Amino acid sequence: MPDRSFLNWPFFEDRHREHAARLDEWCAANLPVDHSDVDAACKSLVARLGDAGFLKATAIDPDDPQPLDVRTLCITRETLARHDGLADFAFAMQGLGTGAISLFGSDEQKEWLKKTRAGKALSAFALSEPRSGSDVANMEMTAARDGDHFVLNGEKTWISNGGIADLYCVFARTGEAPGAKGISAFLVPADAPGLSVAERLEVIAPHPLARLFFDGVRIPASALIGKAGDGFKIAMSVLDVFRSTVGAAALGFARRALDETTARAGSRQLFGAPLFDLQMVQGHIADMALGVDASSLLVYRAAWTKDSGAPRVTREAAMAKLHATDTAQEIVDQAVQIHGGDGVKKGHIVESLYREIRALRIYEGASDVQKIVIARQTMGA
Ligand code: COS
Repeated sequence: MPDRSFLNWPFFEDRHREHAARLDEWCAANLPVDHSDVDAACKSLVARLGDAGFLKATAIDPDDPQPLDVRTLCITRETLARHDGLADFAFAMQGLGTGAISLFGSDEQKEWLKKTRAGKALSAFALSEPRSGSDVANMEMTAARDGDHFVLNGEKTWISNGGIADLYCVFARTGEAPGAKGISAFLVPADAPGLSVAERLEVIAPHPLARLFFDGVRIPASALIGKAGDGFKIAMSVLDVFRSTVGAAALGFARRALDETTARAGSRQLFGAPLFDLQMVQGHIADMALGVDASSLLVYRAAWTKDSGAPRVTREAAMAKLHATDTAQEIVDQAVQIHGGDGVKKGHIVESLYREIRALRIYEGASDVQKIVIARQTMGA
């Protein structure tokens, strides 16, 4: 039984504990799913998570708008990741792809949220480009005003859900000013003429991922999310909410790695005694448990701070993501070591955790970017 004692920390309310228990039960009955066709698996996961009501946490309810509850987002990602990385991915993208609409969208744009919260439409966040990943302000894609329309030209890459999403939140240069102040956000339906998948991308832990091509994609001016020129701040505000949830997913992987390791250490015999009797193994387990609790504190501190009304949690979210993802990588690596050959055997849970964790130190702001953010926040810059 995984350690659930963290749910008694003062960051949480009874509704969070009830949610965690209900979701854990659902996961035990429904996960993991077959990953052989990731597109089909993600569509089905979104539909099933939607049916079960779990996607309601990913976006605001247009009929009863309340702020996003970051603690619920984090508990959900942690729990899903502990059971199945692809389920966590499917859930997370419903939130990241619609985050700008939840936070800044018009009433008309928010109508989409009824579908994404019910699992009837998939969403994606299209920020990165071939020549601008970490350096968002350097993006090249353009959105030129043409009467009552904008015309989008350029490329986006590393787009999760690319190819299967129904709507994309796209960031493009509208030119109000150079750099960060000349970017805007748009809601682009997947069937907009001129939008195509240029390439599907294969990665070590497969999930739907693509490079997208925008060739004169014409969208109404009403597709603008928030104000023209505010796109950079919109992107950063969305990341402020969702970065701590990446830390939560890493925590889920780490917790699973620790659980698998304690089970292994207790049952595997070595030199005539359980593996756990070796002090070096005890040292690994102690480090892993410490890493899990420290990450948990940072993740739920960030989530609680945001839920308590802080307008920005840039520093807290960056710390949570940086520490939880880097530490989870070390924890999973130790789990592999303790599992020996089984740890690298294709199809073993620990082998899949090893592949699943790596991208989290890169996407939604690489570890190196989080250090820049933390340093600047610490200096008050
Ligand atoms: N919330 C609101 N506004 C923010 C913000 C936030 N979290 N972070 C920055 N801003 C504002 C700044 O206050 C600044 O506005 P003012 O000039 O009015 O003060 C403006 O945005 C530009 O900020 P900054 O000068 O810090 O921008 P930089 O170009 O130096 O970018 C980093 C900073 C590197 C931190 C940013 O580009 C980043 O986070 N990169 C990683 C992006 C990422 O996560 N990519 C993955 C894509 S999703 S898989």
